[in-house]
Amino acid sequence: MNISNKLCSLLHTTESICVLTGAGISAESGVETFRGSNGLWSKLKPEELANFDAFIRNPDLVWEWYNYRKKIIHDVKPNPAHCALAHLQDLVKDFTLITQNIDNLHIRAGSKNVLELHGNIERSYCISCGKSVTHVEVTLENKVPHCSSCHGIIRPDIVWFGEMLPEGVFEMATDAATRCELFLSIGTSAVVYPAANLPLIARKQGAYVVEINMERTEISNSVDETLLGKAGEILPQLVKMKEEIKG
Ligand code: BV8
Ligand code: ZN
Repeated sequence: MNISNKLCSLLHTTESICVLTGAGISAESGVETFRGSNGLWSKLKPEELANFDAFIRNPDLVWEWYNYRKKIIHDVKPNPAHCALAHLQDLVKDFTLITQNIDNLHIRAGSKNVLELHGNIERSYCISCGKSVTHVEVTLENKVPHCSSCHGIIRPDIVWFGEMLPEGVFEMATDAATRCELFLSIGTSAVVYPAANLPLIARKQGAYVVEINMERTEISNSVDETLLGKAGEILPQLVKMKEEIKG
């Protein structure tokens, strides 16, 4: 793998890394991405599914979509890219993993203190009383789960378009991007905000920003280095380099 001398020397020395991941890091686990040629959005329109109004209009359809995605996610496992990041966390003093993904695969790979900008498919909550629920019961007749306390409708704990990100999470992510020496943007098309701001915030404060992706993206012209290829192949090599240096 061909990397710059700058990245090589940074891997030698840095103790402060911030990582942003998107759907591409889970692609090699078998989880569909959103905007690729056969991505989720090529078949379904996000405005019809991933927003609150769509949910209130048709909670059955939205729950059907999330249950379909949950089933895929339960049938797959973390891939070498997820595992490499979980290992990298142990090699660096100041390490922050920020994900846009809701698939829980970073946590399953062993990553700790993951900042989940867009929520997590394993969590749900009642839209009336806010009660958090981890296991929702749905039947064939009734696809929309209701709260055991107040009988309100339960929704996935996922950030839809037009919704604020979870309290404090984006602030912690911004802090990490602002203090890191090396920022890795991995498997994201960088079109969704405010997540896509993070690599730019890091670059602005002087971090070395590296993009690892299958193709060039909206931010490719604003980063220091783009490594084109599969995250599951590139990341283990980068982490191995860091490990060899740590001895
Ligand atoms: C908000 C639901 C404040 C969850 C998602 C106009 C301009 C700028 C912003 C906006 C605008 N209009 C509206 C906005 C704001 C909007 C937004 O950014 N819209 C975009 C689309 C223009 N953002 C919001 O609404 C956010 N909230 O701003 O709140 C606010 C609130 C109220 C009022 C005012 C302001 C909330 C964002 C919504 C997050 N929810 N979906 C779900 O069901 O999952 S977003 C959706 O896209 C996913 O959640 C995902 O996380 C996100 C990003 O997608 P990616 O992860 O990048 O995936 P993608 O498929 O696009 O790319 C994958 C990449 O991987 C590809 O490049 C591919 O080449 C690569 N790849 C593939 N295989 C591999 C690989 N790379 C490496 N290795 C491989 N093997
Ligand atoms: Zn309730």
